[in-house]
Amino acid sequence: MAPATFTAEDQKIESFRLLSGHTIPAIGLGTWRSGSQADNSVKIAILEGGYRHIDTAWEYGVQERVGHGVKAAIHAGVERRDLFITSKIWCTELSPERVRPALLNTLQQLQLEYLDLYLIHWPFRLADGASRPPKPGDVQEMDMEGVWREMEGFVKDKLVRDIGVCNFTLKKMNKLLGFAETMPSVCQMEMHPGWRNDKMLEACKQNGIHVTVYSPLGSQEGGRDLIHDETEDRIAKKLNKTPGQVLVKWAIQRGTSVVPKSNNPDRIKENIKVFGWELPQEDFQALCNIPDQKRVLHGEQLFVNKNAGPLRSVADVWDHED
Ligand code: NDP
Ligand code: 1BO
Repeated sequence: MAPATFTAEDQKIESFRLLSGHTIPAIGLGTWRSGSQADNSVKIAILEGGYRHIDTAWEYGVQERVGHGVKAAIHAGVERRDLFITSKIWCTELSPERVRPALLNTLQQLQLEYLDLYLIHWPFRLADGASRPPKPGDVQEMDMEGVWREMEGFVKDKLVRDIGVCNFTLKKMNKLLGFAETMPSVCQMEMHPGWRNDKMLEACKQNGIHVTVYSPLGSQEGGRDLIHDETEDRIAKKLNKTPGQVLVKWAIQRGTSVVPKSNNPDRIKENIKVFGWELPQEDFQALCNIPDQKRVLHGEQLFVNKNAGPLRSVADVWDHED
């Protein structure tokens, strides 16, 4: 679906319509590993960059700082209803009786009355204090239906405007769609030219589920250096754009929203200057043809125990679909 537009600061920011009828800004600020700078980054993003979407999670340990940044922006005159705040429930809380306390804790940390989007961060339950890699017993079966019913309750109670998932496979999505009374509006997945994951993107599109792309620049330490990729560099130079802008634009032209992380004020402002121009088709396509497709965030450290299972390999994490 073609993105709608709205104006923030001096440029038109595109947005995508969700199944619920709400809209999600095409770009948001990621906050994983933003650490002690998260509040300042969020404030700069909203007030100086014109961002209206902030992506965070309980697991990032920065929700209080993100909340301070949001509060500062609201204090400076930005309306809460014009912001789109996403957070995610962590794996230890994925049993039905823990879901509501987890959301309430997140709202309290963020100092917000409601979230725009609440996502299941990963589709596996972890025991309290689970180690990385997990010990036997750390990875447990998730009661997906029970957890989803709780999430659906948040929409009814107006604590959350939309609900969704991250890091799902086709198999898990089909299972969820089999019992969902409220559809997942968003599926957040790793996608960039080094890991297109066309199969999941197409399946989401067919079901009207919007995809938000994470790690659009190839992620952080231990990630993939797409910023210096040869194809990427050539296209950026040709278009007189930065590599960051080209990667963000590629994602938006694929019909996905995107949440690049930066703690650097210049890069925060640079990454959102992606409207009012297009990647020519041949350049878009060249980025779609980058070889050596592989995930950066495969989940091995979090979920794989080679000897004890239940996930004995990365292939198990992704239901052998890659
Ligand atoms: P990104 O792909 O966004 O890359 C971030 C890295 O790129 C940082 O090191 C940043 O450094 C650097 N960077 C940012 N802008 C530029 C630029 N213009 N030029 C060069 N370097 C740049 O990585 P993430 O993995 O953080 O993904 C983004 C967000 O997605 C996360 O922060 C999080 O919110 C979300 N996410 C969700 C996941 C999930 O499971 N649902 C998993 C992973 C991420 P610097 O800060 O110094 O600018
Ligand atoms: C461990 C969390 C990965 C980033 O969302």
